[in-house]
Amino acid sequence: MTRPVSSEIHKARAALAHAPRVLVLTGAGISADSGLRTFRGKEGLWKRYRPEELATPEAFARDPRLVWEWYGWRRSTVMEARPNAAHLALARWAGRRSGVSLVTQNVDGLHARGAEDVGTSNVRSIELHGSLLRVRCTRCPERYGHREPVDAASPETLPKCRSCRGLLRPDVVWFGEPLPADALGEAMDRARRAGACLVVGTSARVYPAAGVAAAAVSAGARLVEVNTHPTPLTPHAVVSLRARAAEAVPSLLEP
Ligand code: BJW
Ligand code: ZN
Repeated sequence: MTRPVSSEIHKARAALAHAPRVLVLTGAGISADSGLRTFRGKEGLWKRYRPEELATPEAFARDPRLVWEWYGWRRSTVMEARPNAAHLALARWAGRRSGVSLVTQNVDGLHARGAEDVGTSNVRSIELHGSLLRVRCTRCPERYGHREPVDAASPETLPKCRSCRGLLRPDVVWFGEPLPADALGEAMDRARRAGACLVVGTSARVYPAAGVAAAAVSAGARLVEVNTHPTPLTPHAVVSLRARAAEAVPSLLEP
């Protein structure tokens, strides 16, 4: 991969600096530099596991033990990972200037941990696909933080709801499920009012999340993309930096 030339960085910085409001949309690629696997592509999670076997409500109904086993492993890798230079630069930038809305498809919590690390924990990210570190009940409306290891040895040892003893599931959005309406509504609203949109590390193939960036572009936002590979959004970008997030994002956002 070639290093982005400074004229591209300069153009991207100008697009972001001149916009009063910027919508940032991130995906699994931003956390790849923290050692977490992306979903698609050569090293992606879906190369080893079929999504319909693990990331659907039908899969969980069929074999909750198998699905919990996979999520237990994912949770442990996320808890061992650290926010990288891209998470930290975004958190500092959002704390330093006004008008930044950070929207993520990631369920790893690394934006929040990055904000804590740089002391800008007042900067909240809008999580479109939930969180690996929360659970919700399959029987009642309970949902809460849950980081303890899950014993997926048998259906009996799977985690149960503290209110109704119903089976708990990861609080993430699976295929065919609606996104949290408040998070999606807020993200779309911010997108339509943004003068620039920075998209980092997403294949932009999963909807309605990819539609957030598309909505910003349709409303006139100037699009800056950071991705190691082209995506369906690339033709709409004023600058598309073909680079790793942990390298390109700090050079875009740090003074
Ligand atoms: C780097 C890098 C580095 C690497 N630096 N870059 C319209 C058309 C067709 C289908 C649909 C449609 N609308 C809806 C659908 C169906 C479906 C969908 O979108 N399917 C498509 C795949 C075709 N959508 C849904 O089902 C959604 N729900 C829905 O629509 O509900 C409707 C409804 C309404 C009312 C009632 C009922 C239903 C839900 C989607 C949920 C997605 N969930 C997942 C799993 C979350 C839990 C978990 O983690 O296990 O979310 S799937 C997975 O994909 C995960 C991600 O958030 C999401 C996006 O992936 P992302 O982040 O883009 O990762 P990758 O791997 O795809 O890409 C990584 C990128 O990084 C690549 O481009 C690399 O090049 C790059 N990269 N290293 C920079 N170092
Ligand atoms: Zn319950």
